Amino acid sequence: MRIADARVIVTCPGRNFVTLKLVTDDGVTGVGDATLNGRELAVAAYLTDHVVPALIGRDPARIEDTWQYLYRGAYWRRGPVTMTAVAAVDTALWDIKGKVAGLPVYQLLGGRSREGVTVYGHASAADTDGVLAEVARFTGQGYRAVRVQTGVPGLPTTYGVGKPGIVYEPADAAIPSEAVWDTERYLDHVPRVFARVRAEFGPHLKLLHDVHHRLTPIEAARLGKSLEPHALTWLEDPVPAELQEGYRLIRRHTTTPLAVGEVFNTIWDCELLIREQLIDYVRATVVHAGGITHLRRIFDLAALHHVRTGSHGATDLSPVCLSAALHLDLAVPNFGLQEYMPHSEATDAVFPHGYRFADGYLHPAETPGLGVDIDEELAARYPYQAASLPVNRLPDGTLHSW
Ligand code: GCO
Ligand code: MG
Repeated sequence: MRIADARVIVTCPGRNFVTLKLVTDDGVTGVGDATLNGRELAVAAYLTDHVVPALIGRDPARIEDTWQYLYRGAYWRRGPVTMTAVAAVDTALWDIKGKVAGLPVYQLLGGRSREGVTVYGHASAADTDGVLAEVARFTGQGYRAVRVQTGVPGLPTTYGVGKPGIVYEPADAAIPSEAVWDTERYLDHVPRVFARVRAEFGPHLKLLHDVHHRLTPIEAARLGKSLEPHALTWLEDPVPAELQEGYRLIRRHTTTPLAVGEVFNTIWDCELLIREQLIDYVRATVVHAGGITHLRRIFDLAALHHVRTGSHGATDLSPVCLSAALHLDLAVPNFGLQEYMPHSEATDAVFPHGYRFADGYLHPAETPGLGVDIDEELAARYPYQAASLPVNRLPDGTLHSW
């Protein structure tokens, strides 16, 4: 069997997605997500110009060899654009392998280690009263874990707080929109929110919070300490992780568990974090960390060091990525939680899929392969629209992490 065709499909059913579809000479197809929010066309060009020509004629069964060929063969290792492109090919090849074997991909990864994939939902609102109502909405739907984000008094906008009633989408303008950030106001506000959420929902609901890379290590240590009475399941991305050693300082001061890694591309981005047990959950995901093959390697390293998985799953990762993530989540021994934000109806229609939510769990499709596809005719009706993630500034105008 040979790869006979490879199509790079860019579509915008409400937001931009890039998908790679491989077709074998026997007519078997496989799909891989290649979406890098705000930089979609860079990955599309990388695939179209540099990867697709080398894929035609290759044996689709050779997943590991193809991964090494694209990673080592490029000479220029790592980086989000490269690793997203590699991920798309790898994911599509696993899809093909599953279809050829007649098995869902999780069976090829060792089979089921649990009955379902526990997901967390996203409660957000401008203020604490609003977010309490949102948390109740999620628990009412059966969610066992909820991420809580609110506006900060005195700041016009805050990360993670969507417009009510529509799918959360921060990439809202062709040229980045600008937000203002104030660390002191934030550090004062967040523990008050969690005190009320914990008091209202009791000790058993898993609560999470995303700091979105906005603090220094000592500020993060202070926040972690002030949240200890409210027993969070995780505090996410408290500090940018380019300096992995920075997490030693946070760890020295707080028992609040830490989740890091949605922007990681390779095992090298988290090797020290994992080896020194500086984090509790690794948030790397299929589409941005080199596909199922490489993410499995990260998760296996994590398993050796008591670190669990907590893959990124925002709406800018397509249903193709989510499908792939669920197969891995179901199979690995050290699964923790999976992020889940339902996609818009238009996105779900472009990407027909068989995964389903029930009782706080997601369940991957039982059909051979990943159980997801792209409707190319429908996709063609939604042309690309330029959209960038926002930037953030301190009150004095200094550019800060968004
Ligand atoms: C999350 C993330 C997202 C990212 C987004 C960037 O935890 O879900 O932080 O909200 O900001 O995916 O593209
Ligand atoms: Mg996050």
